[in-house]
Amino acid sequence: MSTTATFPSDFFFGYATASAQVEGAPNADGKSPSIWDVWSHDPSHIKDGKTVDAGTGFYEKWREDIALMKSYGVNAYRMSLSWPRIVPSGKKGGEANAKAIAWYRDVLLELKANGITPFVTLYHWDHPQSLQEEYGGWLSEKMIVDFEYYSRVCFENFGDLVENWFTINEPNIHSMHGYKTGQQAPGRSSDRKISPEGDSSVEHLVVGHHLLLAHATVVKMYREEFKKGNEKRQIALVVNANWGEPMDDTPESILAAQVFFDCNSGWFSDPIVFGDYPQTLKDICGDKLPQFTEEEKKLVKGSTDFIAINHYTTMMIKKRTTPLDPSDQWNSFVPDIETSFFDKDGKEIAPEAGLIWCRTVPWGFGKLLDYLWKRYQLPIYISENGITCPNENDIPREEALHDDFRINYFTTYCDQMALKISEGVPIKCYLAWAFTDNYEWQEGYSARFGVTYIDYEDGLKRYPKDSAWALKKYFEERTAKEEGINDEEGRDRRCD
Ligand code: GBH
Repeated sequence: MSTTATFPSDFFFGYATASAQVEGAPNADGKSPSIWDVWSHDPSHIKDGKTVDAGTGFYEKWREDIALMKSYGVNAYRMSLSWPRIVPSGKKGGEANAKAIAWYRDVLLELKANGITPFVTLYHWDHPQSLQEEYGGWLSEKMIVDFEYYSRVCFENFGDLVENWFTINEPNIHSMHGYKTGQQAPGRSSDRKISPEGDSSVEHLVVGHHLLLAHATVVKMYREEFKKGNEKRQIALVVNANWGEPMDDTPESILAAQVFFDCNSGWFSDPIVFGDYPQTLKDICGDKLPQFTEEEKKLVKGSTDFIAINHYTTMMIKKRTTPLDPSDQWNSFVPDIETSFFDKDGKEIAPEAGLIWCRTVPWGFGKLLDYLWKRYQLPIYISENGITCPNENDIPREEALHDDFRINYFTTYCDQMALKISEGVPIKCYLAWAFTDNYEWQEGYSARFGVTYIDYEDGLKRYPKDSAWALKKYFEERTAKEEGINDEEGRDRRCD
């Protein structure tokens, strides 16, 4: 569906990446190993058997990349900082690595010089391996103290260059895949075929709890010590939020869809806005779900300045009617619901893309935006949104550059966003995933989410895909040029 709604001139449009997925240079300038450096070195963990070592070579190619990004017409870029680069020991009181700090400052200054506003994630899943070995990483509340210290080092060293902070990326996914399914580092699971240790019935809940407390602790520190009354300085948690549409209008399906939201996104979004877990999650998890003390509730409540979501897809949801596969750790979290890309008449809601979990369902994005605004009443920032095209990694480069499938995804999703803005939903930012193809965690380099093709066989050369130019044009045509140009004038201009 197309729309004539216009984005305001201060709307943020750009791309996102994460340190472990792009930087490479795993040992450069005093960096210590992250959990991904270690975990990806076991080829059985990764689809193409490749390690995170190379990334996209961003640690070397950052200047070239920022120039390319600039040519894509962006005014924002989301990146993450590497904890093992900045505080190699990981620990409170540990030495801050001057070389790493200097490198990140160069990157941030280059962005600034190009008129690109940085959105900086403190933690996108790559903590120092030493903390995993010493006390089990996020399984221990010791992690909160060390994360607070590392975050302080970041605020002190980059606070003059960064106004938009994200504490943690997708705590829901990190908990589930790192400590329940075991598909991502640190790879813990009850499934002894893939992990020598772990307890999938409870660890993700403990980890999630510590991630929430760590997030809230850092937000409190930032507001008290670094915000200094500057309204432009903002901080938020990034939550993965897909949309679950009831399969039909029976009360069972409607309830199942609510449970889907509560146990995936609400698990984290509810506490940071309202101060506690959703009741449905409490009912499902019973005493396995840690409880917040009254003091912790106060700490966690209101600990986000806006709702930041990574949104990828929509699924149809109903109450479970088929037996749950006992090895399916992901779905065993909420065993009574079933997800599907087929509607009640057995019709596909969208064709397959490049990975099994993501399809193009723009109307679901619209519904999610309405729901988030109604439920949380906070401005909304899209911190990731993207897709892989069918067979993208199996076709020659020249062909892969013509990514019409991705262009359709981006433009239909952005149309939904524009429509919702015109209806009054305060959406401020759109960061597409991703700037370049990169290390897609357990998929290795085999899943290509970028608007820039990376030739992994030839010196990590960059080639813009058609989608980079399509999205540039899309936002150019729909974004007001400066303060004061209203919708009407914008519309006139477009008719020329
Ligand atoms: C984001 O996670 C990440 O923030 C980003 O780093 C990543 O590269 C990007 O998305 C693209 O994936 O069907 O059991 O395999 C998205 C996380 C990925 C979580 C797919 C759920 C499917 C579960 N989602 N995953 S399963």
